Amino acid sequence: RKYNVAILGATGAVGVRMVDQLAKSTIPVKSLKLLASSKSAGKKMKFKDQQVTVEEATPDSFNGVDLVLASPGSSVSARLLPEAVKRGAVCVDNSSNFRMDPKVPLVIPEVNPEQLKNHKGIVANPNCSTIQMLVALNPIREKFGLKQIIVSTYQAAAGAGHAALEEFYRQAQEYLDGKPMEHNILPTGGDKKHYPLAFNLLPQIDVFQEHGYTHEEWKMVHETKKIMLNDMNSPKIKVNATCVRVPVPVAHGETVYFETDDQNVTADQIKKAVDDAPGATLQDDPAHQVYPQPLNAVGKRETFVGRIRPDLENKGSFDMWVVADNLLKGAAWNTVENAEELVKRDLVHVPDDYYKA
Ligand code: 11C
Repeated sequence: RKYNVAILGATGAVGVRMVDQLAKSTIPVKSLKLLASSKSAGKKMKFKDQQVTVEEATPDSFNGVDLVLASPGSSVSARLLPEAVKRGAVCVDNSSNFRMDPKVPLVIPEVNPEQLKNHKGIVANPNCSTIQMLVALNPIREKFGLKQIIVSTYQAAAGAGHAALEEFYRQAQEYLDGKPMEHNILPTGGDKKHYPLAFNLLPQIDVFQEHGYTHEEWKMVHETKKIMLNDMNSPKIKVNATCVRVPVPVAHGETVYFETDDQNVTADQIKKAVDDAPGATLQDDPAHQVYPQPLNAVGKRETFVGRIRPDLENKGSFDMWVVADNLLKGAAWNTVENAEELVKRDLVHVPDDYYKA
């Protein structure tokens, strides 16, 4: 079977990468529609050896489409994806809109692909910082169990969007030129005050919510519980996150402290579990100063893991360092990879009890 595919939000930082990842994927594409807002309609983009003209996305754009890869804003996904499903298209959505909806599977193909069969027309992609953490932790959970995760993130400017990345580059030049740094977007366009990111650290990603945690921190907690336990209220795994924006253009880093169920597990066993895991690449050789770095992860599909070491005062607990391209594994590639899995499992069909808004 060949598929009529549409990419919604095709001109954004993630959308452009979705077009590229689709071209490199195993999905047999019969036709491709590139959809975006009216502002981008008429632009031409390359897919394999074709030039495709971007069209304005409307509900009727999805007539005849089998598979939608989506990365517009949340409100556009909320409005248009149920319209696509109604017209018979299965959607993989990178926005945060449907992630915590119990009718929508939240899937990382290396972690919980079996959830794909439960879709009602929509599959959600987790947040980038959740994805890379769980690609690294899942093989450890499967072999040794997990009681608790404490994560601190070092998140790249690109996670805040293309305009934020441009603002960051301008600030770096302004700083070097001895000029005042303009700051109108970061830490987030959604809050009142703005600060420079260049030569700085911002311990705020997205807006503040209850108990002094940011929305990004809550996403890491709730998404992890939904993916790992398929029950966000389960007390079985404790998760605590601190999310920090760092002056790196692309690729997020994370220090992850975790406690396993097994008091006797060794660092070598943890390393082997990670090394054997799909999607994870072990880069862990302190004697030769080998460890993951954002600069080396850009453009790669894998999640890189290193600095695995035991907490010498708490048996069964470990630290590690995890790096991935937030725009690829954290977004475009995870979306296309989910679509590849849907194709492989023959799940590109909208069921009768399909998702309704
Ligand atoms: C960031 N993780 O780095 C965010 C971007 O829920 O998909 C992705 C937001 C999301 O700012």
